[in-house]
Amino acid sequence: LSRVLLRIRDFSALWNKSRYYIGGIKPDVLTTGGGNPISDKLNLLTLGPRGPLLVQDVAFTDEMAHFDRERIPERVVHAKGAGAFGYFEVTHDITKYSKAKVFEHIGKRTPIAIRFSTVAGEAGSADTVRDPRGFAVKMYTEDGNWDLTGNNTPIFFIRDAMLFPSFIHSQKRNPQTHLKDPDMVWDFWSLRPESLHQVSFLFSDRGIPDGHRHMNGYGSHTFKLVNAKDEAVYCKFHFKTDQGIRNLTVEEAQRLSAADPDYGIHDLYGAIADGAFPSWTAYIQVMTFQQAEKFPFNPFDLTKIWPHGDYPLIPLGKLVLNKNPANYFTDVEQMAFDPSNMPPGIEPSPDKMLQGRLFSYPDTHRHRLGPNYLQLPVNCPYRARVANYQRDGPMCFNDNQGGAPNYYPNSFSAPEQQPQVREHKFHVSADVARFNSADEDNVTQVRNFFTKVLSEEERKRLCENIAGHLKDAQPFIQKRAVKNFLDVHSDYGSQIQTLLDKYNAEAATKVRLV
Ligand code: HDE
Repeated sequence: LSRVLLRIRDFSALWNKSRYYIGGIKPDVLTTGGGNPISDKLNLLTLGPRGPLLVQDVAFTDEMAHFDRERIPERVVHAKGAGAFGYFEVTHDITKYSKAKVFEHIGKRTPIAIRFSTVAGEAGSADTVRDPRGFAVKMYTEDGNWDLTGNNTPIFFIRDAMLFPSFIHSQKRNPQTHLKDPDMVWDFWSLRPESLHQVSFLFSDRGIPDGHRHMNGYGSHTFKLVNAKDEAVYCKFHFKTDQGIRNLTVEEAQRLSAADPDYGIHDLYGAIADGAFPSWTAYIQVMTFQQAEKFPFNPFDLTKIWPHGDYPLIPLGKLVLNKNPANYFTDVEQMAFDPSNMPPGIEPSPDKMLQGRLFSYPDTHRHRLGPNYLQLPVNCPYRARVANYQRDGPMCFNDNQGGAPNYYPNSFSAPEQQPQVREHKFHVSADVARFNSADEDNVTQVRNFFTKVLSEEERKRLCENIAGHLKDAQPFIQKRAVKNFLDVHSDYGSQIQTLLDKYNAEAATKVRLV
């Protein structure tokens, strides 16, 4: 705690330095939003010393009206987060896989913005909860932004985007009580056993990372890379932390939730302010289209990994964070990530989750930040020149493309189509239907995780963490959940059941005592 308090003091000292000067000039004159100098910011303009207030006190109405509108909607998920800036550097040549300019040559650096987050909590919630972590990277490339909006896990809870709103509702607050509800959480998970893999990861030691610097990041989905000869492969992105993986124990996490709920922000801001720039080594896994045909699972299923033995990690580059935000709201709260921001050379795979996300993100930004959110400095693809036929809309604050034509085709000099960047062509022939993917082998990889990845001790903690949470769900839900863990491995289910029996017996004793 003393380390944290020291950090807080360090940060407040920053106010004394010149970093808050606007455009490098010390702002001497206090003004209204309209720039008129203000004579007195401490006392209302009133008729006599006891009031009432005059409507002509525009210094007051200007201030209060703006205050009344300070809040924008928080992100519907991933509301609590920390951001920073830095660069991505290519260390290995992958041009045989992708023509994306960001991978152009070894040594090439591309500026990036990054935002780490928890998922289910509100904007003021604690950083040290058991939850996946968002790991969202925005690369400002010459061909426009590339947003790799991933998590700290290579997998996810569901494989069909239709289920996402319900899944998130089950993790958030009960609509009646406004409380987090273990019944809702475990009801959904146990009804959808494809969540077993991610749930097992979540309740393992990696479920509570120690801040944002000591965890890996993953693009998670399968993407497509296309080279200059228009040849394509499927690919996954991995960012391995150079700080080493570090997780918090349940006890330490609980203590920090009270002592320093913003631990993740503190840790990241402090490290960068101290010059200890965090970095990650980037890799890709590559799968050819022929390999994808023969892969024992659906290679686009986000609840599964590609085994590293068969699809080894190919080194690519590094991410370095070396700059803190200058203003949290403009630099972090207004950041808008969008998986559909993909420059030529990087394309979506058919992954149904990724495809669903291509729609959802820009849609939520238009609601949360407004239709011109891409003009905001942090979101603006400033290394490309935006030229299109979109115009106007609320809060247009650039030159609105001046006097250029606003329709296409036209006979006047105007931005033209670029046929050379057309999407990779691929052939599909199939029925159009709502395909049920619920039973697409939900257990094999989870069994490998339980038996081969985790040690005896780690398995024990995993079962304790699950039982410690599942105990608060109703018995019929517990039963259904345990059945799913038994399907993975008899030890997995039975260890959880034994712990639940203990909890349930204790609860029964307490009820009798009452
Ligand atoms: Fe997101 N997700 N998500 N998600 N997600 C959002 O976008 C959504 C998914 C992830 O720091 C929202 O701007 C759908 C997977 C991160 O600003 C929203 C589906 C992965 C962030 C949204 C998913 C993620 C978000 C909320 C299933 C990891 C925070 C506010 C089809 C691979 C980015 C916003 C930041 C945020 C939708 C699933 C990662 C609503 C529909 C899988 C890191 O648009």
